[in-house]
Amino acid sequence: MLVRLKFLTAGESHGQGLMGILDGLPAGLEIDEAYIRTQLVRRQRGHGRGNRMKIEKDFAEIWSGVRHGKTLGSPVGLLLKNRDWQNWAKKMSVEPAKEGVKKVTLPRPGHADLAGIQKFGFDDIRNVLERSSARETAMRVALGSICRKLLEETGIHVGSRVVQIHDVVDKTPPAVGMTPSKINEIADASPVRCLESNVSDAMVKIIDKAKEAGDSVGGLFEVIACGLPYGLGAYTQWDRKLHARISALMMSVNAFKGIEIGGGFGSSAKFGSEVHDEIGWNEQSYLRYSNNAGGIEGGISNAQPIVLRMAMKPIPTLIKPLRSIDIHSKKPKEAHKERTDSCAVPAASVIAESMLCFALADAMLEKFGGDSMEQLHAHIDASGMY
Ligand code: EPS
Repeated sequence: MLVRLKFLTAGESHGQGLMGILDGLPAGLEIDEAYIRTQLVRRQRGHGRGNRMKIEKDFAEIWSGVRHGKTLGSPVGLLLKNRDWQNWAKKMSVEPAKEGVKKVTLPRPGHADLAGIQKFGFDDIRNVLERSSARETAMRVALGSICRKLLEETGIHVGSRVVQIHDVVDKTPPAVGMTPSKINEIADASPVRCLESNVSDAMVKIIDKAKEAGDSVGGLFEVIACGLPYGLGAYTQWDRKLHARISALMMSVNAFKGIEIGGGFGSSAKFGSEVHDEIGWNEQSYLRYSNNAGGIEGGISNAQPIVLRMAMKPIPTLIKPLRSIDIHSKKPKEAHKERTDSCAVPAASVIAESMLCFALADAMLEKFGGDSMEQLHAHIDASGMY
């Protein structure tokens, strides 16, 4: 569902590392490894992460497409090495294994394990779990941060905050006019990325409780983008609609099970008069008295903030595993245990920001075009409506 940009990732969770290519960027965008690293650090944090995140110091090296600090218009290639690789070199060797490597034979309910072995005909679940792992989202965040940089240069900022972990809810709406950068500043200072400190403590407790019980918890988070012009996306064809494009990118993250745009599911129990955002004029531009549409009407950005809510399921790898069947013996057994996180909702909110960055950078380039940042800026100056 990307029009101008293309991105691909490759790599296994415990392989040598992750690779990523982002193609279609204009030339002249300033980017460096330190900027990308800032976003990768945000993804690694959050109460409830397991020991792996203490081992990894995710850092994406820029291998191509950038010269003297600026993009060249050619594909940007990134390489993110797994520091844990040395402990997995035998289990994950590219060459045929010299000695026997124990196969994983106990599919975890909720992971891709069972459907994956059935699909490919594997007799070792590791062949599935290594690629279906959410480790891959590290590269999405790295590539997405380049899109974030492009958006920032055009005045668009993306942020997020956690609103619920398990049954603990942060009911505070972000103060009107709070920028995504401010939201991130407060959220990033919380161990669970929520705005309200009392709720933050309760969320930490529920994660600890789940962890003690060998269990995991999911949650909800809000993703916000401000500074958009009118006209990203189009109502003219199904696959050009902005909300469809954003949803496709978001729902490509394994653990994301639901998306709400603006008022979302809550709108269905309200009258139209309560839902739709009335229009005013301030002598210079149109204004809206509310933003229940979440910044998108008819599949087009309407210059209001884009507001999304995402639901994440609890992580399926459990320290106290659920019932399963050994795929070799067909005997009942507990599911496979793998080092895991008890909660990754804070990290997921950062991943969702990155997915939104892909969608919005792509829609900006689709609408305004240009082979260089200079041309993109000139086109925005000439025809951007705010
Ligand atoms: C990881 C995400 C998780 C972990 C992975 C690191 O993804 P999933 O549960 O989908 O496999 O598995 O690795 C570990 C926790 C580990 O101990 O190796 C991530 O976000 O980087």
